[in-house]
Amino acid sequence: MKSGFVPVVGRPNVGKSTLVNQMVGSKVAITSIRPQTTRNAIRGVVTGPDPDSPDYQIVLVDTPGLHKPRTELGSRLNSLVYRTLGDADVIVFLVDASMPIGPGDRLIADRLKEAGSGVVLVVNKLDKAGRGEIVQQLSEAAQWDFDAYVPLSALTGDGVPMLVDEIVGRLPEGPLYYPVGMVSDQPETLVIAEIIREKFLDRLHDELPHSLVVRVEDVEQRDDGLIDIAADVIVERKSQKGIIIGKGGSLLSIAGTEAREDLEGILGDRVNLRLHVTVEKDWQRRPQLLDRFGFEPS
Ligand SMILES: Nc1nc2c(ncn2[C@@H]2O[C@H](COP(=O)(O)OP(=O)(O)OP(=O)(O)O)[C@@H](O)[C@H]2O)c(=O)[nH]1
Ligand SMILES: [Mg+2]
Repeated sequence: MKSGFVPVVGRPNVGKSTLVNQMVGSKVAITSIRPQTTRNAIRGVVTGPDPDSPDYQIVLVDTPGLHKPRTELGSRLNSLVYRTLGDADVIVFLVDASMPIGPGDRLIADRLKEAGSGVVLVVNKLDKAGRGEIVQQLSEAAQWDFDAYVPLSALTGDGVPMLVDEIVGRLPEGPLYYPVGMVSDQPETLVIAEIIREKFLDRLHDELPHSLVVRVEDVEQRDDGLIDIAADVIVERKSQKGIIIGKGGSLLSIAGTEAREDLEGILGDRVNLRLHVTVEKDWQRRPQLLDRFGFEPS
């Protein structure tokens, strides 16, 4: 069979996580309208075309958006992305059709040329861009001389089968890396933390989405089946704590309820979610805290 590792890379907010979820057919990565949502290399497995006797397995690796780092966290995330390229069989590089190709995209394109793997360029958000914009993007991207060009919409799924064909055609012969039916290998505590973080992101502005990190402290199932989850919602400054809690606790309560409902769907049992908001001053810049939060050094 054909199989291999396929990092999905690009600037923040171009739709990498949305594409991975669309290809896998279930939500393995959180998404948001805010840039720099993804902070881990998240594997999403696509086994097909017929799961009973598969011909291919694509191990997608969703990655953080590559950007000009302003904090130690940013540097660590960028180097995490570049590390994933080392194991790549094929690389998927996304640009956003609704925005002009910029210096950030060109910098990534240059780095990918050095990576030495096949690159499929995806022009995403087809549903949101005019025909003229798409033609412009494709002709500009064609100068990079990558191996294939696929316009698609990660949101609607339009054009995604063509991307699957382009990837599979470039995969080497290889083993089934994951059992059929397994879509991701993230630890449960990480999945829970990400769902909780997602519920805050779209509701926060300015620097706050970046200042937020969620740590699951305890997961325990009681005899009656109820799953008790305790998590810390951590921000960088005292003033941010008030915003996270919201007027009369409203934001914390809305986000908590939404997270609980999602988690009950994922875990298949009733959930009691206890969120505790704390401050770890400037954690994005402090190597020791980043180590503790699981962000590997550059
Ligand atoms: N209209 C439209 N919106 C899209 C499409 N793909 C993604 N989006 C939206 O773009 C925003 C960013 O999507 P993400 O998938 O979180 O982007 P990302 O590249 O993973 O972002 P980072 O993790 O921050 O690097 C979300 O609001 C998505 O709903 C698309 O094909 N069409
Ligand atoms: Mg993402």
